[in-house]
Amino acid sequence: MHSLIFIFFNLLIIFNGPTMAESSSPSSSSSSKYHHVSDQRKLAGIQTTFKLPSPLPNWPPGGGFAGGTIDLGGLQVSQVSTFNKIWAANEGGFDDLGATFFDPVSIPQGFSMLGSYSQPNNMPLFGHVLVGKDITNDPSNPTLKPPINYTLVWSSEAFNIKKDGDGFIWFPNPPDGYRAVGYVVTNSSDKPTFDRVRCVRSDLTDSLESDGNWIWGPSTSAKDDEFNVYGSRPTNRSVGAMGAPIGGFVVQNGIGGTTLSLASLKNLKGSLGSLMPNLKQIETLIQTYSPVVYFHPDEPYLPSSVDWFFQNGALLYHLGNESNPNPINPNGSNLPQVGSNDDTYWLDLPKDDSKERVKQGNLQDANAYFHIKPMYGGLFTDIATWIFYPFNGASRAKIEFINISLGKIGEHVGDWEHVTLRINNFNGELHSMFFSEHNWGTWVGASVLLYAFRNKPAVFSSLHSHSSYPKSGLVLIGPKGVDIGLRDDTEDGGKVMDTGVRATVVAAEYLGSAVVEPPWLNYFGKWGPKIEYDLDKEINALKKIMFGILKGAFEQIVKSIPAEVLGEEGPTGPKVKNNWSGDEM
Ligand SMILES: *[C@@H]1O[C@H](CO)[C@@H](O)[C@H](O)[C@H]1NC(C)=O
Ligand SMILES: *[C@@H]1O[C@H](CO)[C@@H](O)[C@H](O)[C@H]1NC(C)=O
Ligand SMILES: *[C@@H]1O[C@H](CO)[C@@H](O)[C@H](O)[C@H]1NC(C)=O
Ligand SMILES: *[C@@H]1O[C@H](CO)[C@@H](O)[C@H](O)[C@H]1NC(C)=O
Ligand SMILES: *[C@@H]1O[C@H](CO)[C@@H](O)[C@H](O)[C@H]1NC(C)=O
Ligand SMILES: *[C@@H]1O[C@H](CO)[C@@H](O)[C@H](O)[C@H]1NC(C)=O
Ligand SMILES: CC(=O)N[C@H]1CO[C@H](CO)[C@@H](O)[C@@H]1O
Repeated sequence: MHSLIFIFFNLLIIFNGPTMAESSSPSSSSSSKYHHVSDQRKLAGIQTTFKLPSPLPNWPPGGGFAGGTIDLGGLQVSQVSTFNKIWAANEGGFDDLGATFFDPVSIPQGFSMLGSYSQPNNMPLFGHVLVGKDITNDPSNPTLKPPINYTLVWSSEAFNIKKDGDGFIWFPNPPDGYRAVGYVVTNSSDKPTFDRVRCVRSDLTDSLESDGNWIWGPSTSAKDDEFNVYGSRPTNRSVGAMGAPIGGFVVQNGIGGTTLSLASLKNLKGSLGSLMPNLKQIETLIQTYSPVVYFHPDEPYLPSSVDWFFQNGALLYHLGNESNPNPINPNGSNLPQVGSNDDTYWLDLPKDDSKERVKQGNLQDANAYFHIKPMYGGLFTDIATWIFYPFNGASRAKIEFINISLGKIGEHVGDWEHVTLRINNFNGELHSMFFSEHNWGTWVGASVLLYAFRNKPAVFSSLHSHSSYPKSGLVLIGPKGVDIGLRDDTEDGGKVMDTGVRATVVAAEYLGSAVVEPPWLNYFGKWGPKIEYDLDKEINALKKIMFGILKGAFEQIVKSIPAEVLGEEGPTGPKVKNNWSGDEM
C-alpha cells in the first residue's frame, strides 16, 4: 500500500455501484484445491432475495453474540429483513433501474417500526432494519413514543419518471425529549398514522450522517442540486463508539435542503464485549468467511509471513548507526516498542544475495493476521484481515494502448494491505466487506460480493501495488474521460491464498489478555526505508522512450503526483494506519 496517488487525480474510474452491479451474482462451487472465480455473471435484481451461498454454521455457544436481540439500555432492538414494498421509482439511480422503499413486516410481538428501508433495484434484496421495544416498564419515562406529527420531506408527484404510483417521504416529528431515527414512506398523500413508527428517547440517540453510499436520485448519478437518498451511519465511528444505526436511509434535498435530521440509536449499556464473539466464535467466523486472495499471474512480489521475512534476513536500522543493522528475532521481540511513529527506526531487505529472493515473498508460508473490533455500538464485528508483502513493485501506467512501468516510482519494502469483513452481531451473517485500495477503499455489500467458494469472498490483489478489489480487471486511476492513468491490474491467474488456512488472531482488545499481541505489532517504526530518488532523472529516462503526444500525457500523470508523495515517507505497520481503531473511511 503505497500512500500514493488516489486523491490527487481529480478522480477517477473506479468501482462504485454501477460497475459492481455488472459483476457477479454470488454462487457456490464445490471445495477443491483451487477455485477459479468468474466475474462474468450478471447480478440479479431486486426481485431476487439474496442469500449467502452456504448455510451459516452453528456458532459455538457463549455470550450475546448472534443472540437475535440486543438490549441498548431499556430499548431492546431486533432486526427484520422481511419487507413489504411501499413504493418504487423505476428510473434514476444505478443503471437507471430505480430503487424500492419498504416497511419491515413480520415484526416480532411487542416491537415497533423505527423507520423504513430502501435499496437500489439493480441488486438483490438484502438488508435489514431495526425494530424496537421499550423494556423499561416505566410508563412515566418510556424509551419509545409515537410521533406527534409528520412533515412531508419529499414526494414524487412533481417528477416525471417511471414509478409505481407516487411515493411520499415523511419525517416523524418527535415529542419533546425524543428523536426520530427513521423516515416513513407512504404511497398516498395522506399523513401516516401516528402508530406507524416510534421515536426514541434522546439519551438513547447519537448523531447520524450519510454514509456516502448512494441509493437513489432521479438522475443516473447523484447530482448535488437534486433530491438524493443515501445509506446512513453514526457520525462518531471510532472503535467502541456507541452510535448504532437502524439500517435506514437519509435524504438530501438539493443544496441547502432539508435540515430535519434523523438520529442514530445509541448503546447506553456500553458493555460491547458481551455482544462480541468469543475466541471460539472468532475461529468459526474466520473459517466461515476468510477472504480468498487472487494474485495476478505476473505478480513477482507475493506475501510472506512476518516471521519468514524476519528469519530470511530482514534488518532493523537505526538512524545514526546505519552501518550496523540488526537481524530481527522471529516474532519481532527485539524490535523497538516505542509506541509512537518513530522515524528513527526502519526495516530493510537483507544486504546479501538473498535480497531478490526475499522480495518475492513466500506464498506457501504466508499468514493472514486478524484484528477483531466492535463497531457501531456493538451491532457489528469488524474483522480486519492483514497481509504482509516484503516488497511493493513499481507503479504502472497506461497511456492509451501502451503500458509503462514508472521505474522506481511506487516501489518500497514492507507493504501491509488489508480487507475488512463486517459481521452482523444479531446473527453472525456477513454484512459487507471493505477493500483497501492505495490510501482509499470501497465498501461492498455481501449481496454484491463474488464468493470464491462457500461463504468466502474473493479478493483480487493488484499487480505490484497489492490494492484489493472485489472483481478482476483493469482499474485506471487518473483524470476522468481520458485513456490515461496509473493502472491496477487484477486477474485470477492461479496464485491464490485462503486467508483462513494460516490465520492468526493478533489483536482483539475487547477480549483483554486472551489475545497476546505479537511484539512486531507494537513496532511503530517504518517497515521499509524512506525511498529517495531523483524524480527528474526518473522522468527523463522514461520520456526518452516516448514520443510526441505521449510525452505530454505522461508528464500530465506524473505532475499530478505531489512531490511529497514521491519522496516516500516509508511504510508503516497495521497499528499506525489511521483506521486501526476507527471505521474504514
Ligand atoms: C401502498 O402501501 C401499502 C402499505 O401502506 C401497501 O400495502 C401497498 O401494497 C402499497 N401499494 C403498492 C402499489 O405498492
Ligand atoms: C402538523 O403539521 C402540519 C404541517 O405539516 C400542521 O399544519 C399541523 O397544524 C400540525 N398539527 C399539529 C397537531 O401540530
Ligand atoms: C466518540 O466516541 C468515543 C467513544 O465512546 C468518545 O470517547 C468520544 O468522545 C466521542 N466523540 C464525539 C465527538 O462524540
Ligand atoms: C550501533 O549498532 C551496534 C549493533 O547493534 C551496537 O553494538 C552499537 O552500540 C550501536 N552504536 C550506537 C552508537 O548506537
Ligand atoms: C518471541 O521469541 C522469543 C525467542 O526468540 C521468545 O523468548 C519470546 O517468548 C517470544 N515472545 C512472544 C510474545 O511470543
Ligand atoms: C499491459 O499490461 C497488462 C497487465 O499485465 C496486460 O494484460 C496487457 O496485455 C499489457 N498491454 C500491452 C500492450 O502490453
Ligand atoms: C484512510 C482512511 O480510510 N481514513 C479514514 C479513517 O476513518 C476516519 C473516520 O473514522 C475517516 O475520517 C478517515 O478518512
